Amino acid sequence: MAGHQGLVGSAIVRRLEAEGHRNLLVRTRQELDLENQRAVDAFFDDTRPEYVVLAAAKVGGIMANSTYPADFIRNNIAIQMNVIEAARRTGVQKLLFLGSSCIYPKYAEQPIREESLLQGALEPTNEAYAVAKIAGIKMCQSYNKQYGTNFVSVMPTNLYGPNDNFDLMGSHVLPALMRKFHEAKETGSPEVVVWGSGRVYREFLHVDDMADACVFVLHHYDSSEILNIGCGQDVTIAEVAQLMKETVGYDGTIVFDTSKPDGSPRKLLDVSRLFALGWQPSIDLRRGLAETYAWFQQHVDAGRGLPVNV
Ligand code: GFB
Repeated sequence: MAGHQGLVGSAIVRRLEAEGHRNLLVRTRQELDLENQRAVDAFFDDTRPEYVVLAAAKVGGIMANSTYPADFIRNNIAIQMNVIEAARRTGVQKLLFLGSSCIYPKYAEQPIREESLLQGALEPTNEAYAVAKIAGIKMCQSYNKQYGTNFVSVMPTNLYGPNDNFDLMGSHVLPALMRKFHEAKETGSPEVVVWGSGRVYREFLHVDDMADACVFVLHHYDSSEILNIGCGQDVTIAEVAQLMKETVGYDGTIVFDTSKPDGSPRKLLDVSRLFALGWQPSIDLRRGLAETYAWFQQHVDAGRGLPVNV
């Protein structure tokens, strides 16, 4: 399990441990630098994993992606190169590679089918990250073709939940808004600033549903064809800001800062392929936000601080 301290990786570990798995191989970033090929090779030689979940990645929201494109492309390509090749070399039975919905063209037909990959230009705010993830998909497909490996790629929609990144400049929209509304409530601030026009659409999936889908895919899906993971419904940023305001219990005003980028106008995934295989999400957005806010408050109250690794 690469990336076990991140949003997705930690959810998959929680899920597998709840199922009784006691043989998970995890390493912190200090113990194993996935950008270091020699270290990755030595780890695979020593431990010989049977299954690999590649959830380690340099990720971030719209601002981090636009500000640090070189980091996003280099870091992710390095991790993918090292882990995918080591998995092939040591005979890993199955590898699950996590992509992202931002790999699809900016103006892809909605909802976005898997076939839209490489059919048009990418959204500029996250092009570098998307190109790295597309390279990962193509590596998995090429390895399957050339070496007969079973390397599967899934494309999650925007995810949220416990262990998210709550740093305001690095995070995605939901953790940022949760923190902004919470702090505004605590300090009695009259308004909360939401970036962009508020009119663009996003689809959100709770990370526990994502973990459930990943375990489902590990059991039931063996194909080089990429597979979308989402809930099939999206909302505007203005709607989700309102929902977050209610979740947190804030009664001030929402202000939109249109000097900040909107990013992609819409990226609703077509999840019919996944649903036809027999998987469905179970946590709706209202409940997911309430549960995540409860987690957030526990962390703030316990003085443990919030994850801010950009
Ligand atoms: O979640 P987010 O950063 O990522 O932004 P993307 C989604 C939308 O929310 C954008 C707006 O239109 C933002 O302008 N937004 C409003 C905010 N207020 C805020 C705020 O306080 N913080 C943030 N971050 N956004 C990312 C990609 O795109 O999505 C990644 O950059 C990745 O590559 C990820 O694919 C899933 O959905 O725009």
